[in-house]
Amino acid sequence: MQGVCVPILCVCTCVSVLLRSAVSQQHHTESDTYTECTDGYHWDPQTEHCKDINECETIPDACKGEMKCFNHYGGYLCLPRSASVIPAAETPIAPTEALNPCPMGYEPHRDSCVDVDECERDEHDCQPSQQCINTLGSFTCQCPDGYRKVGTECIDIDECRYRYCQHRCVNVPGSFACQCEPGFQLAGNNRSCVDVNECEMGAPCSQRCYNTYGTFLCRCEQGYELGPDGFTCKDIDECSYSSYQCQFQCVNEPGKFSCVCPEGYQLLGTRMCQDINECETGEHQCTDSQTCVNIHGRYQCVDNNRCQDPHVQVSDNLCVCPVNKPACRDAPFSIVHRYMSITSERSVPSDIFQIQATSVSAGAYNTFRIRSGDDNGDFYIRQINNISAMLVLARAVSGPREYTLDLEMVSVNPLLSYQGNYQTSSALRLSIYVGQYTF
Ligand SMILES: [Ca+2]
Ligand SMILES: [Ca+2]
Ligand SMILES: [Ca+2]
Ligand SMILES: [Ca+2]
Repeated sequence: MQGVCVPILCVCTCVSVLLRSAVSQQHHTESDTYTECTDGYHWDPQTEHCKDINECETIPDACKGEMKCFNHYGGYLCLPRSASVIPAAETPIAPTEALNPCPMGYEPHRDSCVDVDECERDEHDCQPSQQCINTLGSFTCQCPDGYRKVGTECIDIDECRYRYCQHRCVNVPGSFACQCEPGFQLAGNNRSCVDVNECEMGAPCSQRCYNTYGTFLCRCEQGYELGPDGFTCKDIDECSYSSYQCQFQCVNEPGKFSCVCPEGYQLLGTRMCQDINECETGEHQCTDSQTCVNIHGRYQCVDNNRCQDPHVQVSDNLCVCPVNKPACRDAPFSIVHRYMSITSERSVPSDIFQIQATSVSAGAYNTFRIRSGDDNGDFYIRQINNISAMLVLARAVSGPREYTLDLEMVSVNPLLSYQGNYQTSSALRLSIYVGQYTF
């Protein structure tokens, strides 16, 4: 066993070259007639052994550049000049253990030394919290991203202390996360917060949605109001606001309201009711022998011939009591029929009908009175002058109801007194229809 030591500059990278392991190999066949040596050896017939070849002497420029050639059994090595080859320790070394002539952290591979990946082979001393990073000839222990080294341990960096986030920061081991206040979402940089357009993301507004910075607003169409939840639009019941919304009846509808009128009326504008003049529209069902009289809320068909005995008809509207009939002595000489319609609950006193004498004899004095039909005293007559008077409604009356008043004009003519009939009477039979409503 031969040991070669080159005790020059034994530095920390000095290599133990275990020469013992590089033994020659002899192959002896059974017949022992043939012997061969492995690469790096040649057969020495004198000793009858395979003998090492000193390539450093036999191969010119075996090592190039600054490398120095070291012969050893079975081959040779090119090592840095700083390297030293020291003999094996005295302790017995297992013949199978590999000889490593490379610097620490390297191992031989073919004709050169290659780096050992201590991290892969788990031959490092990094802490469990550390990451092993292989380097050429060595390795380092580093902390993972998001950690910093304190002593030998890796401690999580609290990034939240550095105000990375616009709104909220949540520190987690090895990292951090930014969070946004409600109504905001993380921007692409994962740090800023931008407004969420809730209106484009299915905001629960039942009608209109308006996006605002950090939130959104629900609004309602006209005729609706926002409910207490701030999202739902409820129909406004306009009819409940006021009883004056409509003259007759208010009908609430989604988003609006409408007014309706009773039968016999039509809507005038949006809220007023107007009587339908059935006599003009042709809706009436009066016969040819009848006259249509329009009244509030309906119409009336009256016979053209309204004269009652002892009166006889002399023209369309005029009934006369012939003087030769005994029954006519106390009856008005003439009766004229008139019709009118008034609404319920008129304010009183109210002038409702003016009586005008159509033919007056010269020198006559005329007086007017209600001859019949006003049993409750709902009317009175106010005389205007000698030939006209006003019928006044004295009490508020409610319809539907009907009055038939005989308004009498009594004429006294002193100039005709010699004839014995100086007092004459004519009547106006006024039918007053009081409608059901105040319109
Ligand atoms: Ca962290
Ligand atoms: Ca918003
Ligand atoms: Ca409504
Ligand atoms: Ca009518």
